[in-house]
This record gives sequence, C-alpha cells and structure tokens, in this order.
Amino acid sequence: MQEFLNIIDGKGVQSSNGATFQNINPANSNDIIGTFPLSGKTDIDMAVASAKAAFKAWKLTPAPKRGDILRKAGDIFERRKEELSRIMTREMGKPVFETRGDVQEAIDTCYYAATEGRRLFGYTVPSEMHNKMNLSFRTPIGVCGVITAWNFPIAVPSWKIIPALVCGNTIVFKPSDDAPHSAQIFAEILEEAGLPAGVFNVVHGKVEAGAALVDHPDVALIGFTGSTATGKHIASICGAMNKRCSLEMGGKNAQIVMDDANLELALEGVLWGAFGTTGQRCTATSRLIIHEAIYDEFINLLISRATKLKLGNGLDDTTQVGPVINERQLSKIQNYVTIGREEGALCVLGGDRDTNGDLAHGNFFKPTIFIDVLPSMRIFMEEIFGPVLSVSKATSFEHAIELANICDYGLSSSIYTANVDAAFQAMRDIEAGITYINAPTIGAEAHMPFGGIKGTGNGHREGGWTAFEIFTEWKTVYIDYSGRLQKAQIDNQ
Ligand code: UN1
Repeated sequence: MQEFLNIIDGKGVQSSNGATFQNINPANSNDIIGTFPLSGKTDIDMAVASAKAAFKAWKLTPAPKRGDILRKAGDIFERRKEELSRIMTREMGKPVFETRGDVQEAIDTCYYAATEGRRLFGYTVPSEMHNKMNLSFRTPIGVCGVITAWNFPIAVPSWKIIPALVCGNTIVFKPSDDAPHSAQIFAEILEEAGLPAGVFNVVHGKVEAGAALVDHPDVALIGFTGSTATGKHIASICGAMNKRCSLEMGGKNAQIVMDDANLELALEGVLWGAFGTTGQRCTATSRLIIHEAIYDEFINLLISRATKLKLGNGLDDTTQVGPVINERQLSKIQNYVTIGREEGALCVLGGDRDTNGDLAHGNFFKPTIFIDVLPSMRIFMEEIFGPVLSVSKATSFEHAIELANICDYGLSSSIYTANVDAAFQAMRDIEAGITYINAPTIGAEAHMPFGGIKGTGNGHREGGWTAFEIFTEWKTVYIDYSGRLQKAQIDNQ
C-alpha cells in the first residue's frame, strides 16, 4: 500500500507520532488508496514555522514573477489533467467527466492569477494639500491556513491557494481526509512549477490538525470551505484572535420553474443540479419550487428521467452518478429520508441505498425525490449533501420567490422562465450570492465572485477579482514634497 507524507519545507515527513489514516475508494471499499499522516499540533507547528520563514523572501518576490510560477502550475495541471482526474475520482467518487471540470477550474484560476500578478491594482488619489501625493497598494497578509472539503478536491483549494500565493502569502494546507491524494498532487505541481520550498506546506489529518491550524498565533488568515457548524466555530476562534477568516459554508439552493418555462431545459437543469456530484455540492439543487400550473406534469417528467440515471464507479465512462463519500454521510442521508417521511412529505423516487451487483462494495444511494415538501419540514430547510431533492408547489411568482427565500442559507439559486420581467425581479429579489437565469444552480466560473449570504458566508467572495481582496491588506502612503509641514484638515483652506 502506498504511504503518503506531509510536505513541510519542501520535504516529505511522517506525522510526529507516526500515526496514519487510510483513504478508501467510496465506490469500492476493497480499494485502499494509501495511508496518510494523522497529524496533530506538533506537525502544524513545524509547517507554520516553515511557512513563516519562507514568507520573508516570497513577499519580496515581484508579483509578476510569482504569477509566472502560477502560470507554469496551470500548464502542469493541464498536462496532468487526465491522470489527476482519475486519481480524484478514485478517492472521492464523482465521474471522471466531472473531475476533469474540477481540474479545469484550477487551470483557469492559475492563468487568471498569473496575469493578476501584473495588475494587483492599487489607487493613486489626489491629495487635499499642495505638493503631496496619496497612493495605496496591496500587501500580503502572511501565513494563510487553508482548510477545504473533499467534493472539489482541486478546484476549491485552488480558489484559495492560487490567489493567496500571487499576493505574496505563504500557506499551510490541511486538505480533507477524504481527498488527501489530490492535495498531494497539488503540492507536486506547485513544486515542479518552481515554487520555493516552504511557501506551500501540506499537513494531512483530521479535526486535531485543523484545530491546531486555526488556533496558531502565527497564522494570520483562515480560508475555510465546509459545514456551517464548523465554519461558525472557526469564526469564533478567529474573532477572539483577531485574525481574518473567509468562510464558504452550506447551501440549500432552490431552482424555481415557472409555468412559462422551457420545461425540457428546466428538467435537464434540475437533473444536473440535484444529482450531479451525487448532490454533494454546496451549490447543489436541493429544493425545486414548481408553479402549480405545471406541478404534476413536471414531477412526472422528472421521475421518469431521474429513474434512468446510471449509478456506478466514476471511472466507468457510462456512469452518471457516483457514490456518496463515506458511510457516515450515507447514514446521514438515510436519516433525512426517514425524517422526510415522518414529516409527511411523499417520497416518489429512491429513498434507500443501491447495493445491486458491483454497487454492493460502494456507498451508493439512489437518486431520491420528495414531493409536497413544506417550509415547516426539516428536509426543506437543512442541508443534506446527498442525492435528495425536495419539491414544493408555488401558487404564483411572488410565492415562489418567498419559498426560495425561506431558508437559513444563501449560496446559489435559479429560475426558469420565459418572462423577462420575472427574470429581472428574481435577480433582484432572491436572497443568494449567485442567481442563474434559465440554468441550474451549479456552474460557477472561476473568474466570477463565488460565495453566499446568510448562513453560507461571512461577507467574502472567492473567484475572480474578489479573491484578491481576501488575501491582501491595504497600505496607504502619503508623499509630501512641499518641503514644509502641512497639516491635513487644517492647512488646506
Ligand atoms: C462547491 O460545491 O463547493 O458551481 C463548489 C459549481 C462548482 C463549484 C462548487 N463550479 O457547482
């Protein structure tokens, strides 16, 4: 069995106490990918010390040069795309056509950041005094701790790591213990691209390692993607320690289908949004709100199409829906199905594991649809993170928007309609960081702001130009070339 190591200061190291954990293929429990260090505080301390030391030179490396390294990283991601996609599928399950897209997001992010190294614009602003100039520019923050989920094992880390690096920060990355192999390849690629040792460190492990990273006084910023409960806990610690944190947490994203919509398009959208990545996306379509005039018709179409989705190992090209990540998540989903039934919603498709044939060795759960779901039900409100779609009936456009907004989360949203007025009202009125018109709730592009409101985020946005806000501080500089003392607000009359 392959033994993987932490990467600290450019070297592979075991966890300080020698402990390890196994990473298992969710499509086949007999396939063990390897062992990884089960790290703790001592390992985090070493990695942070390495990142802190490397920061001194990295922050002084010209940003365009930092960008050149990231462009090379983009080239290497491109070269290794197929191999990496298969490694990702093997450890986290989603079909290879999806993991290819995951790698592509990292490639796009690298090329975007590479050119940003030649921008990172600041502002030059008139002074209120004679013979004085005011300017401002961005400076790096220091050592950034990055903690991510397993469902986008390359794309989501890249949204944090790549912009942080071009801004001149150094990193300690604690990847998900469900997708550690992908993180290892990420590190290999950055090293081959020419990133100096210590600038990017990987520490594998579980809660103990993540907690030690958040708690570390030399870590200036935490970038986190994961559950709302963990994110809020991280925020409370960062608040007490006065460190910056950027959170991307849960979602309960709704797709609205109006009676004037192109139903075939809306159908394709919800199948992809709800069951792509086995519903394990923070942007997954987990609620479907249908106008009453087409409610029965659309549900019938949906059931007949969802029944045909092919479950299987993501490495098989014909697979449309892969496994659920692990046993724990499988029982969580099963539990929500029980809750939904007890609450009085009608389960019209799925509702249990699929153990047919080869699927018996993996964590497969049938695409599941509940109809007649009311806002009072937990399956309407709570994030399940699995292939479970809750369908509700709306009596009007206003009612549909109201239902979409009855939710503690606010990440993504979608409306299918042919009415341009309704589309614009929805853009304005849906409470979410992202709204799609005539497209599903998933499909974020790397050069656009990504993030949510309410229980989903804490005011930051990843992606595009907004990522650079997270990873920089502003330095304001006043240059007085008058040769005399000029008192601002006093001598400017
Ligand atoms: C996530 O689920 O954490 O738009 C990110 C999408 C993807 C990103 C999802 N490009 O669904």
